[in-house]
Formats: sequence, structure tokens, C-alpha cells
Amino acid sequence: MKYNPAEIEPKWQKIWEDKKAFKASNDPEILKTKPKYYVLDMFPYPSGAGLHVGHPEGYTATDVVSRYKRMRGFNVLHPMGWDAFGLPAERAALREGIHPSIITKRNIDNFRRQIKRLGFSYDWDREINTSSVDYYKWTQWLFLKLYEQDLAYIAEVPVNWCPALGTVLANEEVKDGIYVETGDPVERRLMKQWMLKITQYAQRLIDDLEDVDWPEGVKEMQRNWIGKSTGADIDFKVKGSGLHFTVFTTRPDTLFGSTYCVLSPEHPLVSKITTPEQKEEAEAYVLKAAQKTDLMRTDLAKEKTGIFSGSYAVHPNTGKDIPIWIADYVLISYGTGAIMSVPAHDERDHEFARKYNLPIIEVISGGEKSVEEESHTGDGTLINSDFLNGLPADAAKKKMTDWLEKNKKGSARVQYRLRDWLFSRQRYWGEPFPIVQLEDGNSVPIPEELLPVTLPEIDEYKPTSDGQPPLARADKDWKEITLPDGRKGTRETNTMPQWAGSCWYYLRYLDPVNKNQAWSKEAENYWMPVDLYVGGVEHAVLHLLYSRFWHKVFYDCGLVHTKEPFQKLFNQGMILAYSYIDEKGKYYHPEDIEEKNGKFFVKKTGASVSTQIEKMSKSKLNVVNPDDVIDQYGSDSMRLYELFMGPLECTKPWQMDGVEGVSRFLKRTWRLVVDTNSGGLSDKINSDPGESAGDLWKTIHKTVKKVQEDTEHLRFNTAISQMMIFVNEATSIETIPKTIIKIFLKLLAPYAPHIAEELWEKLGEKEILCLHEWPEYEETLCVEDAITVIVQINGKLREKLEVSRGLDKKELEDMAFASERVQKFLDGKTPKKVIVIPDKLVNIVI
Ligand code: ANZ
Repeated sequence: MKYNPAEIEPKWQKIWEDKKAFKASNDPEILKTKPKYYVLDMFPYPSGAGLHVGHPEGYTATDVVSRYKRMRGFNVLHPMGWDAFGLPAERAALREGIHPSIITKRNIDNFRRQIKRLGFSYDWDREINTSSVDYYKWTQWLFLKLYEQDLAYIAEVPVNWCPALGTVLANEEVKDGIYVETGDPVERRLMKQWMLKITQYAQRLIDDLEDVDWPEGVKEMQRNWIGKSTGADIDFKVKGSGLHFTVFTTRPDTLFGSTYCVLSPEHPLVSKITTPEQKEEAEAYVLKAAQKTDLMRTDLAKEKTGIFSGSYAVHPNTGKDIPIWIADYVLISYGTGAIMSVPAHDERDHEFARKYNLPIIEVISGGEKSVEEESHTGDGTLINSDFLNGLPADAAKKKMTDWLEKNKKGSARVQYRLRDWLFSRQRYWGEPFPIVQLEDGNSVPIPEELLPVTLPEIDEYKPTSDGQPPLARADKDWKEITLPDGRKGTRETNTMPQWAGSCWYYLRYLDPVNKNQAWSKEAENYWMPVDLYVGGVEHAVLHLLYSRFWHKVFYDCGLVHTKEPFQKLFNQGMILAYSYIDEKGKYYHPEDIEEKNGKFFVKKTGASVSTQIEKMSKSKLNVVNPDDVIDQYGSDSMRLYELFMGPLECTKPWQMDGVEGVSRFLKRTWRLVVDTNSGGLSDKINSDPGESAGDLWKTIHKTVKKVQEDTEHLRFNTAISQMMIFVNEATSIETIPKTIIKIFLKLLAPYAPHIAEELWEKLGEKEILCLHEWPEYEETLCVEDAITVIVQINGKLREKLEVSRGLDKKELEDMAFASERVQKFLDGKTPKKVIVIPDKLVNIVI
């Protein structure tokens, strides 16, 4: 009777499923009495490639936490679902001539099968699929909530148009003029699109980051993405025309150094102020700028270009004429699309002024070189600036802003880099908008009772030849609609972007089969917020910003009671893999490689290859498929290895040797309990909880403590190490009390649940292990490594503390202050200083 995961794992998966062991209860009685814990994974997009070993890393972590929390008496919500709309399924549908829903279902079935093989404790009764009508009906309903709050509007906007795909993309999906998913080029175009006013929430999206327990790096990425700038709008008159324009600046203090202004080529004033002599050249310039991406235009390293409009602006302070230029380093999408240029103190303006021979006036002293040579962007004191002279920059900003406001020439303003969210796509496989365009050209929402607007069947999933979205191919029956009040119109043929479904899925899990509501108030009140959300850092600004925005809108509508959806966020590190490359750059599959004396060779040819640690990718032949790992070692080994590789947050390479290692640990655990010849209990297990195993009692208590604390803090690798220490020690002694083994199996249960259940049963237990209580430990038995820490007050020895080794500074300090003797010597005085040297001394100065 050897350890055989292939036999025991499916057995226990079936038992858990039949017993609905992981059901999260919405029973009103339980909601009243039992504490809740909501552990969420970022649900996957079910791609054709199937699961990747990177997915189960986070999923195993949340599973351990879920199982642990259940054993600690929580009503745990741990759900899984599918982010199922999206472009890849649509493209596969086009290629294969099959409906995207069929492709999506095929992929979901594969994902579910793979995930179930890992024995995760999901409540499968709560599975959701964003592309099912029952789900997207509510996505449409929630869109209408945004619409009612005046947060959705149609605008003619410059968009990222991808000619290859015939669709518009969000800024977040485009990098360096390329669609990040497919590598297709993207260009700027003006088009009518649905927009969501995320900018209205910019400040709250920054402020409320204070209230959540998220990695500082992710918070910082969100703050940068929102990009708050404080400055002023300043009004400039166009000389002799009655026209004027506004610039946005973060440096109103430098206004006296402004020697010219620049309009973005798309600025509406451009055509009005360009003089006849400059017209032809200016038009050619504007056309050329339209073909460049924002990045190409704003890249500091790129040479600046521009053209004089022929007109002049009037300087608000001096009344002098300053030329107005048109240049593409000014973007229409930021600020006001116009700037005042201060070449002495801004790098881009400096480069531009040098190139076109525009004047440079120094207004902030303190630069290292002359401002003719180099712009001085640092701090200093104001010069050449009339009433600002002698002030430091900060004070000058304030004084100038006050002056502008008083003279009605400008005002203080906060500007965010965040843009409104472009929310429509010219695709088939997405949520149709619940919107009708009436015959009079107005758009109106579809009444709630007519939801859902189902996706129509169409013959092809691509845009029409005249550039209409695929839904324009639908039958008249679908396209044309008469509203209950008799008004006639046609349906919106754009669809929502993939982010729509993932903006609120964590709320649908609360109450997934509710036919009358997106979720019930009771369920929301009980379960929200999500207590722990685990996923990749790649979602730092997209999904995590969009869903926070929707959540805040729901909060304002009274649909949810928390301001933030995800209380604690944790990013798992990326899993890399070894790849093998020969001199010519050809990649080899690890199976075709052998190792000799630490060097690697191609088995067949003997050619030597080098190794590299890289991201897993098909083209590098280094992708590890979870199915293969489970076939060879079982899912308990796979789970343990995912967590034993290193701290959860670290990037680390996958190594099959490591799986082998944890698999040996499980085999040893098996042999501890099972007599591998007879299949019965091992002789070592002694049912009498006797005194014999004194040291092992200490070890098990220490193990409970360590595994518990590490699991709470998501330090899974060190928890596993401690369990290994226990098994080694238990293996080395003659007899082991059954009680100790039972305690150990409870610790192992969240980590390697199948083997733990099987051994539990072998010990004669009837009830499944995962529903038992977590064991308690006795602190006194854990302080075997007790040491003496000295407490000094003003240099005099006042107390000796018997403590366990390795306590941190805060713990030691607390213990010192908890001592009666120490309190007596302090005599009510507040210490000036406390110095702690761990494992040695606490020094209090009063
Ligand atoms: C005058 C000035 C003087 C500026 C100076 C900077 C330094 P952030 O911090 O990113 O908000 N700007 C404003 N709108 C722009 C646009 N549409 N395209 C390109 N540049 C634009 O940057 C704000 C600064 O970027 C503004 O302050 C403006 O230049 C420029 F010593 O005004 B500044």
C-alpha cells in the first residue's frame, strides 16, 4: 500500500463534492451568528491554452487560507468563475467558423476540469460566467445605473483605432502605438463612442487607497495612473481677434518667463488663428501629427517639431506680444491642450526654443549653467518677475495664482492625468448596450423590464465592410425596436469591453442565482468587503481601478455598504521556467536535454546548450502544464510545491526537482501512518497518548503555532518547512501517540488535503477532516527555546524575561512593559526612548 495520489485524490474530490463540504451558507440564521471570510481569486479568462502553472499558485494560496479559515469556524466564501467574453474567443470563432459561445464553453470545461483536479475548495454552486445571459443581464442593468447617475455619455473622441482588428481600444490596452495583446499597430481617429466618467471619481480613487491593505507598489501605480497635478488655468488673449485660450500649468510662478505659447495641433483654435501665409504649412503639419502616437509625440528623446501660427498672444502680466506656435509635443487630451512655454525652466520648451530661436528668460535663480545652455527645472528664488521677485517658488505659485484670480485672468486648478474611460468596442463577443438610438437621433436606455438585451446570432463575427460593428449584421428583428411607449429606434451595435464583466463579478458571487436582483442586500451586507483578494500585479491599474470605480458608484447608489471592494490585496509573484538554447538560438524541450557535471546537452546530438530563466512561453518550449505535473506526482505535491517554491510574492523559477522533493515529504508522511506492506496502520502509531514522546509533544505544539501564524500571514513556504521538521522528527522515533498524528493531519489538511483526509480515515475517523476544528497549541510547550532577555531602566538591570527565541522588537517591548517590576520602576513616567536588541535586551530610558 504505497502512497498513490492517482487513487486517493479523485476519491476525496468526489466525497467533498457529494457532501457539499465547501458550501458557503447564505442561510439567514448563519448570517446572523457565524463570522464570515471572503477569499477571492482573480477569475481567469478561459483561454484555449488551458491552465498554466502560474494560475494555481495564487489559487493554492487562497485555497489554503479558505480551508484554514473554515477550520477556524468561519463561514467562508471561496468562489470561482469565468471572465468569458473577450477577443481571443471571437478571433478563434472567426478562424474555426464556430460560435464564440461554443469555443468559450469548450475552454471553460477544460479549465474547470484542470482546476477541479487540484482539489480546490470552491463552492461550485456559485460558479459564474460573464458571458451567460443570466449574468450579463445584470451587467447591462448596472450600466444603466451608471447611465442614470449621468456617468455614461456618447462623445466624439480621439480614439485608439486598430485597423487590423477593426476596433477601438482603451488607452490601457495600447502601449507604444501597439495593441498589447496582438501586436497590431494602433492609430488615432475621431469617433463617436460611449464613455464613462471615471474622472469624476479621481480624487476619491486616490483618497480611499488609504483605507485598504494593499501592497504599497500597487497603490503607487494607481496614484500615478490617476496622476494628480496641482496648478492653474491661465487665460491668454489672441492679439487683435477677440479670441482667447486657456493653458494649464503646474508652474504659475514662472509666468514671467513665458516667451511663447503652444497649441496642440488638434486644438479648435488652430484653424481660426493660423494666418493665411502660414495656412498651407500648418495644415500639412496637423495632418502629419495625427499619424503619430502620443508616445512618439511626448518622448523626451524625440526631436521636437512645430510651426508658427502667424498669430500672437498677449502676456497676462506684461501685455507683451508672444508668438503662438502649433506643436505636437502638446497633447489635446491633457490639461487644456494648450501651454505657456517657459524655456528657461522646462526641458521640452528649452529644446523647442533653441531649435526655433525663441527667447529664453530666466525667472528662477539657482541653475548650474546659464539658461541659454540648459533649462533649470529645480528650486530657487524668483527673479525678473516683478511682484514675485525674491520669493521661493512655492510662495510665488500661490501669489501668482491669487493675482490671476483677483484680475480674472486665471484660477487655481487640479488636473488629473486619468481620462474618461472609453467604454465601447466594435466587437461581437461582449455585452450589448441596453441603449436605443431613436429616430430623432437621441439615445435612450432600454427600460429595465426589457433586459436582458441578448446577443443576436449573426453570420460573421467581423465588422461590416463599411466599418460598422459586427452587431450591425444582425437581423432587423433584433436591430429594430419599438419601446413600450411607442417610440421606435435601432439598437446600439457597439458592445462593452471585457472589463465590464469583471468590474462587479465579486458581487454576483454573493448571490449568484438571484433572478430578481444582481445581489441581495442581506448577502452584500454580510459578505462584503472581500477580505483577501489574490492575483497578479499586472492588474494593478486596469481591472483594479475600474472595479473600484464601479464599486464607488454602487456605493453612491446605495447598492453596497462599503466604499472599497477589496480590503486586502496580495500579488503573487510570477513563475518563470528554465529554457534551453543552443548556440544558434534554437530552443529545446527540457525532455530532450540531459545534464552532465552541471552542464547541459541535447540528448540526441550531444550539442551543448545553455540555460536561461525566462517567462514561460510556447515559443521557448518551457511551459509547464499542471496536468503533466499532477499525472506524475499528484495534486497534493503540485499544491505543496506551488507554495514551497519561495515566498508567495516572489518571482521564482519552476523546477521539477522541487516537486520531487515535496513528493518525498508526502511519501514519508504516508509511511509514518501506514504500514506499506499490510495497508493497515503503522506499528509506530500508539493509541495511548503516553508520556513517551515528550519531545514530540513539544514539536507538535511548536508546529501548530508556526503553521497557524505563517498561514495567517501568507508565509506558506515556512509553514511547510515546519511540517517537514515535524515529520522528520516523528520518523526518527520509536512510537508516536495517535493524538499527535491527528493534530498534525489537521495542520496538513489545508495544504495537502487529499493525503490528509486519507490518513485521517486510516486512523479510524469517520467524519471528513476538512470540517474539523483547527488544533490549539499551548504557549508553554512552545518556548523550548527559552532564553533570558534583560530589561534595563536607565542602565540598571531591573528584570529578566524568560521568552522564546526570535521574538521581534515590538513583542519584546510589549512584554517588558507588561512586567509588574518594570512598571514599578517606571513609576508612571513616560519613557524617552526604548532600545531593543532581540534575544538580548530591552533598554528603557526615562
Ligand atoms: C509652464 C511650465 C513651466 C510647465 C515649467 C512646466 C515647467 P504635469 O506635471 O504632468 O501635470 N503641459 C500642460 N498641458 C500639456 C499638454 N496638453 N501637453 C503637453 N504638456 C502639457 O505637467 C504639467 C505641465 O506640462 C504644465 O506646466 C505644462 O507645462 C505642460 F517650468 O507650464 B508647464
